[in-house]
Amino acid sequence: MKKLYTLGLTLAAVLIPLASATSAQAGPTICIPANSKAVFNVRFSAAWENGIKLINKNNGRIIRTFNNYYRRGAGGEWNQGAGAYQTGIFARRTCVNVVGMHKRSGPNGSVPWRTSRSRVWRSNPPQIGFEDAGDNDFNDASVTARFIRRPTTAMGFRGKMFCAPGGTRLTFHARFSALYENAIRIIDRRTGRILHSYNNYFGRGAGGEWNQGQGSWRYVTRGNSQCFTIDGLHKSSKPNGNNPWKRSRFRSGGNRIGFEDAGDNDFNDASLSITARR
Ligand SMILES: [Ca+2]
Ligand SMILES: [Ca+2]
Ligand SMILES: [Ca+2]
Ligand SMILES: [Ca+2]
Repeated sequence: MKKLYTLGLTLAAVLIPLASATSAQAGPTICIPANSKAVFNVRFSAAWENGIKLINKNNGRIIRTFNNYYRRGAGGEWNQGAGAYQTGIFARRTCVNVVGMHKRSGPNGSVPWRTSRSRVWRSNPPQIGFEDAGDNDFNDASVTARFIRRPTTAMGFRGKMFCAPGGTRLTFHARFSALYENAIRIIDRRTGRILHSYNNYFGRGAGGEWNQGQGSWRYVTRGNSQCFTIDGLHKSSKPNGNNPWKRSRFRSGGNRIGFEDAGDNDFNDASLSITARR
């Protein structure tokens, strides 16, 4: 994600007030859902110079510019040639004006830019083509977009269950404050598989099935979304093979779940907090 911040800074430095020619060229619109980033992909299939400008309609700022003659004669205002560009995360729904333009020539400072006609091939996911002449293939420049939802702070526990959108980088942080043996298991709800486990006597008498003592474990969620069950277990003793495991009572809220191994109800004998990293 560092890369995104760097890009953000770079963009801030090159934000140019809209040229009057550009602002007059209203094009089709692509809207990025709230709490999402977009990956725009631009392709060219043209001999004449073609350009695409992505403009944030909320503030008029240029998000990214593409040119089929980038570094082959195009002017300095263009950010890249064909290919992908990934935006940062937009907290609010943000609509982007997709402006297509072309010259009736290759790069040539004395030939004017013209607005390209556009065709919306598909609206979801968006695919827009632009036409620079008369053959109406509408592929002289084309733009597609896909959106990647990011977790919001609304992500939290429901009982012992915790869910997060796919691709979320989670850190599970376990703490213990107990004399009795306590353990926490992170279980994938769909498969029932134990993904990771903690034990406060790890390396000090606990069995071999535990992954670590208190501390952090990192995991990137799979699929569209992934849910976990967080289980707390304890013995009413220190590690002792003759004593059975019991399920710990729990209390959860926000991004934290706490477990109780006895009767003082501090619910901190074992606890787990979950944070999402950007
Ligand atoms: Ca064409
Ligand atoms: Ca073409
Ligand atoms: Ca307790
Ligand atoms: Ca305690």
